[in-house]
Amino acid sequence: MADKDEPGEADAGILTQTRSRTQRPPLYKVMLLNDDYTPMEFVVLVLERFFGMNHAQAYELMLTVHKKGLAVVGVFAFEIAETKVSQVMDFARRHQHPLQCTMEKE
Ligand code: TYC
Repeated sequence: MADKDEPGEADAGILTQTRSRTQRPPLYKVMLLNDDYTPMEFVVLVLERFFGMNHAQAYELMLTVHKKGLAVVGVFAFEIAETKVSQVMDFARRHQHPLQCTMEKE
């Protein structure tokens, strides 16, 4: 395997130790913030609709946000995270709830 770019690979009989230049894309945490006005069932619906959770998972995570003030609801590549935040914010605005969703580099 002459072109295998791994540390410790022998190449044409010469031992080479090259640093890998492949980088993973940065990931972003999407977070939901608690507030006093958004109904619990609305938050559960958001988690089911945009984050693919079942009802039990969504209810449990909603309660975590309610008790702790915020929680990470998913970790995604930049554009996916941005889309999730927009979808949640648009949905909340359309229903006139003050629910806030943000993203942060992991
Ligand atoms: N605290 C809200 C209530 O008591 C429920 C809630 C949970 C709101 C999670 C936002 O991200 C949230 N109705």
